Amino acid sequence: MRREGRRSGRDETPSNHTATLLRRREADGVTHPDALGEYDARVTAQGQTPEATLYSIPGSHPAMAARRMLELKGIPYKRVDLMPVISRGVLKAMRFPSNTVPSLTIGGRKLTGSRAIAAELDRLRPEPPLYPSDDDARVAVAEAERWGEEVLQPAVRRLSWNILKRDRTSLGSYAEGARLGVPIGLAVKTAAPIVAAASRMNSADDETVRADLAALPGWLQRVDDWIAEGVLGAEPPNAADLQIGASLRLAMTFDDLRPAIEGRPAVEMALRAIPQFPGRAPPVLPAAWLEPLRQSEPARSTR
Ligand SMILES: N[C@@H](CCC(=O)N[C@@H](CS)C(=O)NCC(=O)O)C(=O)O
Repeated sequence: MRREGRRSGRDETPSNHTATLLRRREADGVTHPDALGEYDARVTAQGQTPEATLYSIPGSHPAMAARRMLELKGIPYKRVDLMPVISRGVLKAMRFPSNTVPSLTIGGRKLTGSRAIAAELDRLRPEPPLYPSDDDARVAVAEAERWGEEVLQPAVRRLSWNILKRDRTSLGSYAEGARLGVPIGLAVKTAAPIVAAASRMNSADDETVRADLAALPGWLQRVDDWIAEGVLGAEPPNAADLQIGASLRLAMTFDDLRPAIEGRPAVEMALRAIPQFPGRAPPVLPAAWLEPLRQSEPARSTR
Protein backbone atom coordinates (compact mmCIF):
# COMPACT_ATOMS: atom_id res chain seq x y z
CA MET A 1 0.00 0.00 0.00
CA ARG A 2 3.03 2.26 -0.23
CA ARG A 3 2.23 5.08 -2.60
CA GLU A 4 4.90 6.46 -4.88
CA GLY A 5 5.83 9.99 -5.77
CA ARG A 6 5.29 11.35 -2.33
CA ARG A 7 8.42 13.41 -2.10
CA SER A 8 9.15 16.36 -4.33
CA GLY A 9 12.64 17.81 -4.90
CA ARG A 10 14.30 14.42 -5.29
CA ASP A 11 17.90 15.69 -5.38
CA GLU A 12 17.55 17.47 -2.07
CA THR A 13 18.43 15.75 1.19
CA PRO A 14 15.44 15.50 3.55
CA SER A 15 16.78 18.19 5.84
CA ASN A 16 17.66 20.57 2.98
CA HIS A 17 14.29 19.92 1.49
CA THR A 18 12.56 20.70 4.80
CA ALA A 19 14.56 23.88 5.18
CA THR A 20 13.59 24.89 1.63
CA LEU A 21 9.92 24.16 2.34
CA LEU A 22 10.08 26.11 5.58
CA ARG A 23 11.72 29.10 3.88
CA ARG A 24 9.12 28.93 1.13
CA ARG A 25 6.27 28.86 3.65
CA GLU A 26 7.77 31.84 5.41
CA ALA A 27 8.27 33.65 2.11
CA ASP A 28 4.73 32.69 1.12
CA GLY A 29 3.27 34.50 4.05
CA VAL A 30 3.59 32.73 7.38
CA THR A 31 4.64 36.11 8.68
CA HIS A 32 2.14 37.96 6.50
CA PRO A 33 -0.78 39.48 8.41
CA ASP A 34 -3.33 37.68 6.23
CA ALA A 35 -1.56 34.33 6.30
CA LEU A 36 -4.04 32.70 8.64
CA GLY A 37 -6.96 33.73 6.49
CA GLU A 38 -5.66 32.19 3.30
CA TYR A 39 -7.68 28.98 3.26
CA ASP A 40 -10.82 30.92 4.13
CA ALA A 41 -10.03 33.74 1.69
CA ARG A 42 -9.62 31.34 -1.20
CA VAL A 43 -13.16 30.02 -0.86
CA THR A 44 -14.78 33.36 -0.17
CA ALA A 45 -12.88 34.94 -3.11
CA GLN A 46 -14.81 32.61 -5.38
CA GLY A 47 -17.95 34.38 -4.18
CA GLN A 48 -19.46 31.14 -2.93
CA THR A 49 -22.07 31.14 -0.23
CA PRO A 50 -20.70 29.38 2.84
CA GLU A 51 -22.11 25.87 3.16
CA ALA A 52 -20.58 25.39 6.57
CA THR A 53 -19.52 27.32 9.66
CA LEU A 54 -16.37 26.23 11.45
CA TYR A 55 -15.80 27.20 15.07
CA SER A 56 -12.13 27.55 15.90
CA ILE A 57 -9.68 28.87 18.51
CA PRO A 58 -6.48 30.65 17.38
CA GLY A 59 -3.60 28.17 17.35
CA SER A 60 -5.92 25.15 17.64
CA HIS A 61 -4.24 22.32 15.76
CA PRO A 62 -7.34 20.11 15.31
CA ALA A 63 -9.27 23.17 14.11
CA MET A 64 -6.51 23.77 11.56
CA ALA A 65 -6.86 20.17 10.44
CA ALA A 66 -10.60 20.74 9.94
CA ARG A 67 -9.92 23.92 7.95
CA ARG A 68 -7.63 21.98 5.63
CA MET A 69 -10.27 19.24 5.22
CA LEU A 70 -12.83 21.82 4.11
CA GLU A 71 -10.33 23.43 1.79
CA LEU A 72 -9.28 20.12 0.21
CA LYS A 73 -12.94 19.21 -0.31
CA GLY A 74 -13.62 22.64 -1.83
CA ILE A 75 -16.44 23.33 0.62
CA PRO A 76 -17.01 27.07 1.14
CA TYR A 77 -17.20 27.87 4.83
CA LYS A 78 -17.28 30.70 7.29
CA ARG A 79 -14.86 30.63 10.21
CA VAL A 80 -15.81 31.86 13.67
CA ASP A 81 -12.87 32.44 16.03
CA LEU A 82 -13.47 32.01 19.74
CA MET A 83 -11.36 32.79 22.80
CA PRO A 84 -10.06 29.65 24.55
CA VAL A 85 -11.99 28.60 27.67
CA ILE A 86 -14.79 31.07 26.80
CA SER A 87 -15.34 28.89 23.73
CA ARG A 88 -16.68 26.13 25.96
CA GLY A 89 -19.70 28.14 27.09
CA VAL A 90 -20.41 29.39 23.57
CA LEU A 91 -20.37 25.90 22.06
CA LYS A 92 -22.44 24.49 24.91
CA ALA A 93 -25.04 27.24 24.47
CA MET A 94 -25.15 26.44 20.75
CA ARG A 95 -25.91 22.80 21.60
CA PHE A 96 -22.97 21.22 19.83
CA PRO A 97 -22.36 17.58 20.80
CA SER A 98 -19.39 18.75 22.89
CA ASN A 99 -17.80 22.03 23.94
CA THR A 100 -14.47 21.89 22.11
CA VAL A 101 -13.18 23.06 18.75
CA PRO A 102 -13.27 22.22 15.96
CA SER A 103 -17.05 22.30 15.87
CA LEU A 104 -18.86 22.53 12.55
CA THR A 105 -22.35 23.19 11.28
CA ILE A 106 -22.93 21.62 7.88
CA GLY A 107 -25.95 20.25 6.05
CA GLY A 108 -28.19 21.05 9.00
CA ARG A 109 -25.97 19.00 11.34
CA LYS A 110 -23.84 20.06 14.28
CA LEU A 111 -20.56 18.21 14.68
CA THR A 112 -17.77 18.41 17.22
CA GLY A 113 -14.35 16.77 16.92
CA SER A 114 -11.78 16.56 14.16
CA ARG A 115 -12.37 12.85 13.55
CA ALA A 116 -16.16 13.17 13.43
CA ILE A 117 -15.76 16.08 11.03
CA ALA A 118 -13.40 14.12 8.76
CA ALA A 119 -15.81 11.18 8.59
CA GLU A 120 -18.85 13.37 7.87
CA LEU A 121 -17.06 15.44 5.22
CA ASP A 122 -16.04 12.26 3.41
CA ARG A 123 -19.67 11.12 3.50
CA LEU A 124 -21.00 14.45 2.21
CA ARG A 125 -18.30 15.04 -0.41
CA PRO A 126 -16.34 11.86 -1.20
CA GLU A 127 -13.68 13.53 -3.39
CA PRO A 128 -10.85 13.81 -2.68
CA PRO A 129 -11.16 11.00 -0.13
CA LEU A 130 -9.81 11.48 3.38
CA TYR A 131 -9.83 7.70 3.91
CA PRO A 132 -8.60 5.08 1.41
CA SER A 133 -11.18 2.76 -0.18
CA ASP A 134 -9.04 -0.37 0.32
CA ASP A 135 -10.11 -2.03 3.60
CA ASP A 136 -6.63 -2.67 5.05
CA ALA A 137 -5.39 0.78 4.09
CA ARG A 138 -8.48 2.39 5.63
CA VAL A 139 -7.98 0.53 8.91
CA ALA A 140 -4.31 1.63 9.00
CA VAL A 141 -5.16 5.28 8.30
CA ALA A 142 -7.97 5.25 10.89
CA GLU A 143 -5.59 3.79 13.48
CA ALA A 144 -2.93 6.45 12.77
CA GLU A 145 -5.62 9.14 12.92
CA ARG A 146 -6.92 7.82 16.26
CA TRP A 147 -3.39 7.77 17.71
CA GLY A 148 -2.84 11.29 16.38
CA GLU A 149 -5.95 12.52 18.15
CA GLU A 150 -5.62 10.58 21.40
CA VAL A 151 -1.86 10.70 21.98
CA LEU A 152 -0.01 13.34 19.96
CA GLN A 153 -2.68 16.03 19.85
CA PRO A 154 -3.21 16.40 23.65
CA ALA A 155 0.55 16.24 24.28
CA VAL A 156 1.22 19.12 21.87
CA ARG A 157 -1.70 21.00 23.46
CA ARG A 158 -0.16 20.54 26.93
CA LEU A 159 3.19 21.71 25.59
CA SER A 160 1.68 24.81 24.05
CA TRP A 161 -0.10 25.87 27.24
CA ASN A 162 3.00 25.18 29.35
CA ILE A 163 5.09 27.30 26.96
CA LEU A 164 2.51 30.11 26.84
CA LYS A 165 2.22 30.11 30.63
CA ARG A 166 5.96 30.81 30.82
CA ASP A 167 5.89 33.57 28.21
CA ARG A 168 2.66 35.07 26.88
CA THR A 169 4.39 37.50 24.47
CA SER A 170 3.95 35.11 21.55
CA LEU A 171 0.18 34.69 22.04
CA GLY A 172 -0.66 37.32 19.45
CA SER A 173 1.32 35.52 16.75
CA TYR A 174 -1.06 32.56 16.99
CA ALA A 175 -4.05 34.87 16.54
CA GLU A 176 -2.77 36.30 13.25
CA GLY A 177 -5.74 36.82 10.94
CA ALA A 178 -8.26 35.77 13.63
CA ARG A 179 -11.39 37.82 14.32
CA LEU A 180 -12.03 37.52 18.02
CA GLY A 181 -14.45 40.40 18.43
CA VAL A 182 -11.87 42.34 20.47
CA PRO A 183 -8.52 43.81 19.30
CA ILE A 184 -5.85 41.08 19.36
CA GLY A 185 -3.58 43.33 21.50
CA LEU A 186 -6.28 43.66 24.14
CA ALA A 187 -7.04 39.94 24.05
CA VAL A 188 -3.34 39.19 24.61
CA LYS A 189 -3.00 41.73 27.46
CA THR A 190 -5.92 40.25 29.33
CA ALA A 191 -5.08 36.61 28.58
CA ALA A 192 -3.27 35.68 31.83
CA PRO A 193 -6.33 34.13 33.56
CA ILE A 194 -7.32 32.32 30.36
CA VAL A 195 -3.83 30.86 29.92
CA ALA A 196 -3.79 29.78 33.58
CA ALA A 197 -7.24 28.17 33.30
CA ALA A 198 -6.41 26.44 30.01
CA SER A 199 -3.17 25.08 31.48
CA ARG A 200 -5.09 23.64 34.40
CA MET A 201 -7.90 22.22 32.28
CA ASN A 202 -5.42 20.53 29.94
CA SER A 203 -3.08 19.16 32.66
CA ALA A 204 -0.19 21.17 31.22
CA ASP A 205 1.81 20.78 34.43
CA ASP A 206 5.61 20.53 34.36
CA GLU A 207 5.81 16.85 35.25
CA THR A 208 3.39 15.78 32.49
CA VAL A 209 5.01 18.01 29.88
CA ARG A 210 8.48 16.75 30.74
CA ALA A 211 7.23 13.19 30.26
CA ASP A 212 5.66 14.21 26.93
CA LEU A 213 9.01 15.58 25.76
CA ALA A 214 10.73 12.35 26.75
CA ALA A 215 8.17 10.40 24.70
CA LEU A 216 8.38 12.69 21.66
CA PRO A 217 11.37 11.02 19.90
CA GLY A 218 9.52 7.69 19.94
CA TRP A 219 6.36 9.34 18.64
CA LEU A 220 8.27 11.02 15.80
CA GLN A 221 9.82 7.67 14.91
CA ARG A 222 6.36 6.14 14.84
CA VAL A 223 5.21 8.79 12.35
CA ASP A 224 8.34 8.30 10.21
CA ASP A 225 7.64 4.55 10.19
CA TRP A 226 4.05 5.09 9.05
CA ILE A 227 5.38 7.28 6.25
CA ALA A 228 7.84 4.54 5.22
CA GLU A 229 4.94 2.05 5.19
CA GLY A 230 2.82 4.36 3.02
CA VAL A 231 0.12 4.87 5.66
CA LEU A 232 1.01 8.57 5.80
CA GLY A 233 2.57 11.05 3.42
CA ALA A 234 0.77 10.60 0.09
CA GLU A 235 -0.90 13.32 -1.93
CA PRO A 236 -3.55 14.47 -1.35
CA PRO A 237 -3.22 14.15 2.42
CA ASN A 238 -5.50 11.70 4.19
CA ALA A 239 -7.31 12.21 7.51
CA ALA A 240 -4.32 10.90 9.49
CA ASP A 241 -1.85 13.17 7.66
CA LEU A 242 -4.05 16.14 8.58
CA GLN A 243 -4.56 15.03 12.18
CA ILE A 244 -0.88 14.29 12.86
CA GLY A 245 0.45 16.99 10.53
CA ALA A 246 -1.50 19.71 12.34
CA SER A 247 0.00 18.68 15.70
CA LEU A 248 3.50 18.62 14.25
CA ARG A 249 2.97 22.02 12.64
CA LEU A 250 1.97 23.48 16.01
CA ALA A 251 5.01 21.80 17.61
CA MET A 252 7.21 23.37 14.95
CA THR A 253 6.12 26.85 16.02
CA PHE A 254 8.00 26.30 19.30
CA ASP A 255 11.63 27.42 19.01
CA ASP A 256 12.42 24.94 21.78
CA LEU A 257 11.40 22.00 19.59
CA ARG A 258 11.85 22.96 15.96
CA PRO A 259 15.65 22.44 15.66
CA ALA A 260 15.37 18.96 17.14
CA ILE A 261 12.53 17.76 14.93
CA GLU A 262 13.10 19.38 11.55
CA GLY A 263 14.61 17.35 8.72
CA ARG A 264 12.55 14.26 9.50
CA PRO A 265 10.11 12.70 7.00
CA ALA A 266 7.40 13.46 9.58
CA VAL A 267 8.09 17.17 9.31
CA GLU A 268 8.06 17.12 5.52
CA MET A 269 4.70 15.35 5.62
CA ALA A 270 3.38 17.96 8.04
CA LEU A 271 4.50 20.84 5.84
CA ARG A 272 2.71 19.36 2.85
CA ALA A 273 -0.45 18.45 4.74
CA ILE A 274 -0.73 21.79 6.53
CA PRO A 275 1.12 24.34 4.39
CA GLN A 276 0.51 27.22 6.79
CA PHE A 277 0.38 27.40 10.54
CA PRO A 278 0.75 30.80 12.18
CA GLY A 279 2.57 31.50 15.43
CA ARG A 280 6.04 31.35 16.90
CA ALA A 281 7.09 30.93 20.51
CA PRO A 282 10.63 31.74 21.73
CA PRO A 283 12.67 29.19 23.71
CA VAL A 284 11.45 29.02 27.31
CA LEU A 285 11.69 25.39 28.43
CA PRO A 286 14.50 24.18 30.73
CA ALA A 287 17.39 22.73 28.68
CA ALA A 288 17.30 19.48 30.67
CA TRP A 289 13.74 18.81 29.48
CA LEU A 290 14.92 18.93 25.86
CA GLU A 291 17.79 16.50 26.37
CA PRO A 292 15.79 13.43 25.15
CA LEU A 293 15.15 15.24 21.87
CA ARG A 294 18.82 16.07 21.40
CA GLN A 295 19.82 12.49 22.13
CA SER A 296 17.49 11.22 19.42
CA GLU A 297 19.05 13.41 16.72
CA PRO A 298 21.97 11.15 15.64
CA ALA A 299 19.63 8.16 15.30
CA ARG A 300 17.37 9.92 12.84
CA SER A 301 20.20 11.39 10.73
CA THR A 302 21.07 7.83 9.64
CA ARG A 303 17.60 7.29 8.17
N1 LIG B 1 -9.70 16.05 20.44
C1 LIG B 1 -10.56 17.07 19.92
C2 LIG B 1 -10.07 18.46 20.30
C3 LIG B 1 -10.57 18.88 21.61
C4 LIG B 1 -9.91 20.10 22.17
O1 LIG B 1 -9.46 19.98 23.31
N2 LIG B 1 -9.85 21.27 21.49
C5 LIG B 1 -9.31 22.43 22.13
C6 LIG B 1 -8.60 23.36 21.19
S1 LIG B 1 -7.18 22.62 20.45
C7 LIG B 1 -10.43 23.18 22.77
O2 LIG B 1 -11.52 23.27 22.27
N3 LIG B 1 -10.18 23.74 23.94
C8 LIG B 1 -11.15 24.49 24.64
C9 LIG B 1 -10.54 25.42 25.59
O3 LIG B 1 -9.34 25.69 25.47
O4 LIG B 1 -11.23 25.92 26.43
C10 LIG B 1 -10.60 17.05 18.40
O5 LIG B 1 -9.73 16.46 17.78
O6 LIG B 1 -11.53 17.65 17.89
